[in-house]
Amino acid sequence: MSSRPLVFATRNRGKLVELRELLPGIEVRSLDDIDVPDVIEDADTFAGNASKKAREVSQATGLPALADDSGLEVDALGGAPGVYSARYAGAGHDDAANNAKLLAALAGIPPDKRTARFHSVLALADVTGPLGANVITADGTCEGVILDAPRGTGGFGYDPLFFSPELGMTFAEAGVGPKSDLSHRARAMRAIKQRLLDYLKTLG
Ligand code: ITT
Repeated sequence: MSSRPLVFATRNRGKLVELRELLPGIEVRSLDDIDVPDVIEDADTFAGNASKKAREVSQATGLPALADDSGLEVDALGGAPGVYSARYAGAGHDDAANNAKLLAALAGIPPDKRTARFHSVLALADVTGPLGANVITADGTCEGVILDAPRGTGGFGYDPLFFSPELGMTFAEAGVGPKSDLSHRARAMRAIKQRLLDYLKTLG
């Protein structure tokens, strides 16, 4: 076992499952058994929050850390909930309340005006390692349409309301495997993966 394995800097179970699926064969630790302080996500961009999460978790653990900051941008709502997606309906991570608030905000809006995208920024930090103060980041987006009622039981967050034209179903109907082919997180992982693997290789 490597003395400096990668740690996934997330407390979101759904993200953790997807990140593991997107990075097979790599020794990874989760925050399940590591005690780190909560990160205050006070930046106003996905990149800012992802970098902050990666840096603080890397600093607290002494390990290279990969963080995801992500959210849903709904065109009819001017890009909301955006970076506030996790707490759209208030503090805490109540997916049902967030989805109910989104449905209410879009009530009466016709299907062709319900376009949206998921956006993810992945950030790799290794504060006490060779990266020092530098952070490696990558973006991914995935286009879709917000339905007027939930469909499917898989996934997490807004997945039951997010219809992917590419898949012909919601992310919650698709589940982790098909979602991981084309999701925002999958695209961000594709964009960062080679740099991430090259970096981990230099650590031995
Ligand atoms: P960590 O910060 O611990 O990673 P979090 O859930 O607080 O967990 P974010 O601040 O990045 O993470 O908020 C992301 C929110 O955006 C998430 O809680 C969902 O509501 C939504 N979201 C992001 N990606 C999603 C996806 O793939 N499917 C459904 N909803 C998603």
